[in-house]
Amino acid sequence: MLIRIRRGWELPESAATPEALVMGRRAALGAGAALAGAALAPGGAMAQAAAMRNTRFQPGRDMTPEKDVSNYNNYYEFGTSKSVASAAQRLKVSPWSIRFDGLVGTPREIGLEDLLKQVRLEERVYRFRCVEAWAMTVPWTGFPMSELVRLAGPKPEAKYVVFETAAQRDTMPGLRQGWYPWPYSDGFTMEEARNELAFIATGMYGKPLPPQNGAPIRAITPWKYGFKAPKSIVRVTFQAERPVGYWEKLQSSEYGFWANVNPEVAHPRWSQASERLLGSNERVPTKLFNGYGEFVADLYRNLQGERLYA
Ligand SMILES: Nc1nc2c(c(=O)[nH]1)N[C@H]1C(S)=C(S)[C@@H](COP(=O)(O)O)O[C@H]1N2
Ligand SMILES: [Mo]
Repeated sequence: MLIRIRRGWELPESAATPEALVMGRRAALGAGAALAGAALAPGGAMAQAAAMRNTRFQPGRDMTPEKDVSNYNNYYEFGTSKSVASAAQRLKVSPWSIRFDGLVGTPREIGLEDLLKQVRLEERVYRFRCVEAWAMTVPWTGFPMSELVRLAGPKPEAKYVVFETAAQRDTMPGLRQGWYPWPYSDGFTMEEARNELAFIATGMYGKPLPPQNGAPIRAITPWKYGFKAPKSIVRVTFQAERPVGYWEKLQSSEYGFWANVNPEVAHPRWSQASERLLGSNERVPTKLFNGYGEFVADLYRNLQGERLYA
């Protein structure tokens, strides 16, 4: 017998875009139309604001106020505190290009505007869980990671994809802390990268990503801890060997490759059973795969011997 599990996208339409947000977006669109040049570019404010929400993914939580998402950040290149928003304004985001290399048909560099002409932007509201046990719910604008993989054109031998992020000596004071393994990078299996939940964000709250949240382009894999969400991507490399990411290089006893969210597997220094919601400071129980098991649990069925949850 075939048992059909009801997925998030089969929820009733009543859960769709709230009117206020639609109105806000129209207003933003109007404002955008008044601007010339840059605002009309695919990665600009217009494009972010015009993206339609994909209602398949229901967060089941209130969205976090934008000011909390943009003022409490992890971006070590700008410092180790959570207050890096003002320092991050120095990030140079234009021009921006991304290099596709490793096991690809043709290694190449692609300008961000050029890349964004080849994808369709959509909005997804995802829960996000940092390994430090804080969480947020964010409307990201972007496109499926599988589309980025398709554009890069990996060879069949590629088993992993690695995202390397910007290392701007002149704008990032954190790079002077020589003991950190710069540049920040992290990766996924090809199956994970092609999973429908894996997302590449270029905006949030209907606007281009602010620098502190990873402008102009970052990864979002909501079933994993937040450190698997590399910001300000400059290079996408395909390879046969499992990559060792920034956090695993820094402290492999605490951070590994898979880093899937699991409330039952404690961090060596704290419990992962619950999380603090940015904004309200409410504590709520953490869910296995951050509540996204229906989409991703199958990826890990045959990996019982692996350290899947840290
Ligand atoms: N380049 C880069 N990407 C990064 C980080 C970083 O320090 N540098 N921190 C990671 C961690 S630990 C988290 S929790 C998220 C935080 O994203 P946010 O600041 O948008 O909430 O970014 C991830 N991506
Ligand atoms: Mo994090």
